[in-house]
Amino acid sequence: MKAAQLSALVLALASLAPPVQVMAAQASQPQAAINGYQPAWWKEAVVYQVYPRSFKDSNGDGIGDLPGITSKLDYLQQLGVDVIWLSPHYDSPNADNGYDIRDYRKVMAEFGTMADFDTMLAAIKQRHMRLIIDLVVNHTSDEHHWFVESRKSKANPYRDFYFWRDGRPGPDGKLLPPNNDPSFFSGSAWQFDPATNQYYLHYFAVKQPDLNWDNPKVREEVYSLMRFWLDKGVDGFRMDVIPLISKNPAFPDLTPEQLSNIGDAYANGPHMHEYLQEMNRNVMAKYDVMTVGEALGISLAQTPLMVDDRRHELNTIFNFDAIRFNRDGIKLKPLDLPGFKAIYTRHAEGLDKHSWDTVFLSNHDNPRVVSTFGDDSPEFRVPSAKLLETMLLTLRGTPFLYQGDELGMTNYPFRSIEDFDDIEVKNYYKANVLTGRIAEAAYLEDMRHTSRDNSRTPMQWDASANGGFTTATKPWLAENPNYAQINAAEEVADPHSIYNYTRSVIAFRHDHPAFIYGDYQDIDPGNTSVFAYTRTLGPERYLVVLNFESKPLTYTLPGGITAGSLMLANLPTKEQNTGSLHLAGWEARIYKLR
Ligand code: TEU
Ligand code: CA
Repeated sequence: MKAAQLSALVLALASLAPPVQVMAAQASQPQAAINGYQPAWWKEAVVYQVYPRSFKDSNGDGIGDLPGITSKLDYLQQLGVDVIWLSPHYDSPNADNGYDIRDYRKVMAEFGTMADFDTMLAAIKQRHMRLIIDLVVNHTSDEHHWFVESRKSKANPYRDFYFWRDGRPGPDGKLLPPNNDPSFFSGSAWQFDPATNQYYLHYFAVKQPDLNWDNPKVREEVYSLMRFWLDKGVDGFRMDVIPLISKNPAFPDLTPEQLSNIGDAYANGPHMHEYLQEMNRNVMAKYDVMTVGEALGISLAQTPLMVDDRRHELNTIFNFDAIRFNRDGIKLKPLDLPGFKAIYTRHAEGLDKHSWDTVFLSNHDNPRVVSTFGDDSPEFRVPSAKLLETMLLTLRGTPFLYQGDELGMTNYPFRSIEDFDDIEVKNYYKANVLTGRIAEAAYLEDMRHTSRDNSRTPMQWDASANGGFTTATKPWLAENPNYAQINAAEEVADPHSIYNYTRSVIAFRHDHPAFIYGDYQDIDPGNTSVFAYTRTLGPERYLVVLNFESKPLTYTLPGGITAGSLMLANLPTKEQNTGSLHLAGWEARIYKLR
């Protein structure tokens, strides 16, 4: 039976029975708590993020697509991941690579058809994995039907789907935006529209107007499109900048302090929690799904208000305290290990058994993890990449891995502004380099370390042209020239590779619930070179030791702790049942504690 027929059959069968998630939602009697936690599949899952434009091109146009993803699902199943998070796959003019949606019920033409989506979803489920998709509803594309209508006239029924305000007279009589809100992508967050002589709000790009969630019609439209995808069998959502959905309709000017951190200023509006609870009642409560909010502007202290399972809002969120820890604006700064480690202790103390956490150090908005938190030099790229995967897979919370990290993919050697695709880089360049505010060389140097495009270079599948990502001569964004050395074919074939090591740590996590529901304890918070912590679930106690230095060191375990039997290590060692560990540069070990 050909694949297409089989998938059609699987889907037909699935459509007969209420979607699995519905049955599960109806059927799911609360399981017995484990260490005070209510067990859930999304707490036990390892999530893998796919950036579809850069994952695999199947039709030679240089752009990744859905059939390309389907063709690599065995690779992901073999890695052992449980859930795939798919960055936006919807119809979009790609002003911000899909995070500007024109039609929520249509697959982006470059990525394929709805049939390709259904085939991919069926193929994911056949491999006992799940799929969560990206819900981008703080804003739409300015080419979305709602906005095309809204901008036509003040009386248009869609006018109130967005935020329209009059400008205010400037000193020289010139019209100024309604207030001083800046956009995340440089410039004002307000765009004047001569059609109706008013400004509309866009926290991100000019082509990403913000939706007015205070309009109940907008919220119902959102809940309806969510049901559309859940009824297809999708297992949940990653929700884009969800804390920004409620605005202060008076739009007062921001204070200087607020201007220094607009994420915090724009988040947590007056009705945010009310709308998330309404969304949960109307949608999530009716399905067995996972929701993770991208929580720009939400502090650790505010996190339980969004994720405490007794509040019925979201299952979990992404806090940005760790992934942006060694950042100073667009500059990368050295990693202060004790400060970095303190984040995880604060999370362990700040999030109780009702507030589940996530663990991540990379995604499509940040540079490559090994280049940012490890050491991507030829000598230490492999051990440091393995150490970081060990950390991500043994800390408390659901781990999110980003495509290519399992290969140790590195940042890209951008040479000039032409090498970049990202609107955030191009807008900043226009606003600050072309105006002479900052020097081009300095900006390019910073972007080589922190630009989002570092993680958007195409996946490196093998050593053939363009890393086997595409048969086209030129991919949409250049392949990292190190693909001949760093690629999946090499990694899968090499038992000692980062890929196979990550696979073994994922399997280890699956087999040891202490690393899921166990308590977390940093045993040496002040140590400036070593990150050492325990995970404890009843009698099961484990120790993780990570040397964040390139130089070898002898580490004496504090408090007379003795490392018991060695469970896993990223470098060859037989050392166990001792309190003194001889660690090589970037060495990572997991011990069972007696
Ligand atoms: O990102 C929001 C976000 O955190 C980043 O845009 C960040 O503010 C920016 O990179 C500053 O450095 C989400 C998506 O993940 C991102 O890809 C989109 O560009 C953005 O929202 C708008 O949808
Ligand atoms: Ca393609």
